[in-house]
Amino acid sequence: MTNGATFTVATLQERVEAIFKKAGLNKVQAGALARVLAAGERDHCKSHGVYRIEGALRTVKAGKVNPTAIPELVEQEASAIVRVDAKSGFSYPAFELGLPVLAERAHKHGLAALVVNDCSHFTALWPEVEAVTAYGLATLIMCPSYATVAPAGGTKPLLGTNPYAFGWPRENKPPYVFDFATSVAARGEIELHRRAGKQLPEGWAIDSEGNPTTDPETALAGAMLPFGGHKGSAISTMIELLAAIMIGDRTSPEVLDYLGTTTLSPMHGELILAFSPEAFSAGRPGNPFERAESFFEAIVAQGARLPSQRRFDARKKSESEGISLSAAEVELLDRLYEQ
Ligand code: NDP
Ligand code: PYC
Repeated sequence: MTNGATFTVATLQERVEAIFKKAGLNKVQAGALARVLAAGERDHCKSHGVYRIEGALRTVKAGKVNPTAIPELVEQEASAIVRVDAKSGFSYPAFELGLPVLAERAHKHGLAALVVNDCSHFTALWPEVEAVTAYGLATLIMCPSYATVAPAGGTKPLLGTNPYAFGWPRENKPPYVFDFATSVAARGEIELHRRAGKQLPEGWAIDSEGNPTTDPETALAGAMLPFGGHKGSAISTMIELLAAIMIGDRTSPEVLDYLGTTTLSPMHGELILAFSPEAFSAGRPGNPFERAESFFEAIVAQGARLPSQRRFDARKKSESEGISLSAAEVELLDRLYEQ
């Protein structure tokens, strides 16, 4: 029986990159995936950490992602719309390629969009949010997924878990970031409950007849529910419109048709919007960054916490004490390297 182990961010990243390279991914794909998954473990975001490696490798084996893709910038000279063709590779390498151009255009025009097409997407959005805010820009990021969520009032999967994330840059502080699934919980959470043999909280899912269920297996075969009833359902629909239909890429039902399963990483597009707070507030009273700080102070003064604070605390701890993986997680890494 393997024991649990503690990794530094760098050693975990190396370990994950080695697994992906051994499975045939090129440096661009393997390196980017290792960065984003090690960051997930560092920030204790278990639903988008090392447990996701297996699904990514399954997707490679099924031929539903190009492991040696080199994403390409589809240059539209000086346009506020920057487009990257992921060439059927994973999303994060395509994002990394487009980011500096997005930032340059957002500072130039006041706002810009990065459209990523044809990417296999299984990661959390906050690493991308933080990367955009590092350029002093506010950002909104969204993408579809595959049809696993019933619209409010409906009974059958149609929407994806469609993540939606926002970031605001802060001087000498981590940015303000929220990042959530538009379903009550990410599908990764349901899968983690199933693996742990735990029941789901009530209100997360329905069975295939539309009845409430707390059994993860039944939930995976039925449908998840949108957060906030009709409100989450409408936001999720907006994501299908903006980050699938508008950018000429697959909607969540089309992704499911293409893959034929929810056990592989979904192939679709992604929309990243970037805003320059200075440009939007030009000529108006007050400094937007100072005003934002007063607003955050007012939130915290009530005893509330800012979103991502748990993550930033976890990050600090990981950076000083290392990232602890359980025996099962270390066995998973060993097995995936050996296979
Ligand atoms: P959570 O519900 O865990 O968290 C949502 C956000 O709310 C986080 O920013 C979190 O910050 C914040 N938050 C949680 N509790 C509080 C609180 N009490 N006060 C203030 N803020 C709070 O996220 P989900 O389970 O919905 O999503 C998890 C991840 O799954 C996301 O990163 C998302 O991108 C990813 N995902 C990816 C998909 C894909 O297709 N690629 C699909 C769906 C989800 P903190 O982390 O600090 O707790
Ligand atoms: O956790 O819902 C999820 C998810 C779907 C695709 C990637 N993550």
